[in-house]
Amino acid sequence: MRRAGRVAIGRTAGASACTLVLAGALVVVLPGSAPAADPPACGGVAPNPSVEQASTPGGPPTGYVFTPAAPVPRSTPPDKVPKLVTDPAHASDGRVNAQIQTPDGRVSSASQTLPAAPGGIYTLSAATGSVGSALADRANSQSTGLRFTDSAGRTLLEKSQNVTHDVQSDGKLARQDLPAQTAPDRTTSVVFFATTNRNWVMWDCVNLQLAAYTVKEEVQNPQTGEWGASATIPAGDTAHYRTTVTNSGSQALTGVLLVDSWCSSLPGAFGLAPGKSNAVTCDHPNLAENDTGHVNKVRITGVTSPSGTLADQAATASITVTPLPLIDKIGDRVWRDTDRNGLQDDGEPGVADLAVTLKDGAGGTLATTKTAADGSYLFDKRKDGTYQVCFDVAHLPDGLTVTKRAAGDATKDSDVDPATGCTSAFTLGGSTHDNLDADLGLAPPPPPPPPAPSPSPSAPPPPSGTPSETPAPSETPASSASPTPTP
Ligand SMILES: [Ca+2]
Ligand SMILES: [Ca+2]
Ligand SMILES: [Ca+2]
Repeated sequence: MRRAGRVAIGRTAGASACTLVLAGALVVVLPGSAPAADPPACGGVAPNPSVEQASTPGGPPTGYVFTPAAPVPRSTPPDKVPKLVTDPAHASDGRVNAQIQTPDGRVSSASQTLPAAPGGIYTLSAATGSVGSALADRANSQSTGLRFTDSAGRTLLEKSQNVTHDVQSDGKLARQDLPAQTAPDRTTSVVFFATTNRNWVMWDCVNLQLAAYTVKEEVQNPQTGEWGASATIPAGDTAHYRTTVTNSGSQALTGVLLVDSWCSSLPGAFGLAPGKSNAVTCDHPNLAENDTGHVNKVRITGVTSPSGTLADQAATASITVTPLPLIDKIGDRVWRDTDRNGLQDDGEPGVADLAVTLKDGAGGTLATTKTAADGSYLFDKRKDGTYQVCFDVAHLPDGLTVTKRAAGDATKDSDVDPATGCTSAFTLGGSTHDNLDADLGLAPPPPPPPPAPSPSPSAPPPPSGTPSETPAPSETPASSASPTPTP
């Protein structure tokens, strides 16, 4: 009820004010012109919402840019010289309201800059008013609203509503609600403005609720640990990503969901209070060399506010993948496992000229070689990865066969599946850059089967015709004996 019936307009209104006091005193009792029942809620993200801050008492409210009508006709009376002031006459919140005066038919306006959030939903209300004489003028044009502009200053969207409330009816400003507006994508500046071509447009209690968020995607530099828009990472390592979603408005957000097909283990939807951020990390392991230049994109979706659902947003971070160092070695020996125990023993010689193939994890051939005279072989200058070594066991010399596998000491045993001629797949990387124990043992044919056991050990096998075993001369005819002479 404060200032009920007091409708003096401005400090320079002079005689007009007296008239208005009388008019207001009459009008205030009329039914049907009650102001908005709710006390205005000033603030949100609007600076100086109650226009209480002013550089000097009665001076223009802080934070507003005034664009006065120009030129001003010589005949302009003092109470219509373009001016932006604060005035106690119709404060709806605090002590003063803002007010623009201007020559009839000449536009003066004021604006204040609001936070710019492309895609954000702006919900504005303000207490506004004018006086009956201005409102009655058909050429009257008084409004408040929002204007969204791009970096070149072009207006992308402007929404306003005419001021309609006559302060002479009740002595007060009346709340007006502007429908929610979504800032166009290229918005770089947002202002609240009040404009008039008649005395006076008045406002107070600007309430701007903003539903908005920002998203930032970063990737970690493995050298420094710092996060940025790009990073250089060695092949085989893991890319660590961080997505930061910030509620940049004044309203609580729910349903914030991150979608990133390159990342595992992202959380479910979450909420964000005004001003709060949530930083979510996720990894992409085992980078390949051809991942270099990958621009990872995270999408934010499902964000809901009291003013409505916000548009999806995306953010990216890129990586450069450095090739793996070519330091890995694979070897190293094919030997004759003379005693067929599956182990390389002293004196067991190498097997030369056997074809050896190096394969990748998918079974593709990477390189071939042959064993040297000592049975050794080597694939060097290899990058980290998964490998398999295969030997040409289909063409083994001398009736050799693949010896038993994994007989014991890995440095000495044979690693080859007799059925395939190949080792199992193995992976080099991390701290392991060689496998020189991929060996193949080749066993000689088994010795001839031992002699069949004799039926009677007491009967040695008959001698096979060695000269020494020729029949004894005892078998010479007895006639050789000297015959007995007959008498
Ligand atoms: Ca105020
Ligand atoms: Ca052996
Ligand atoms: Ca071995």
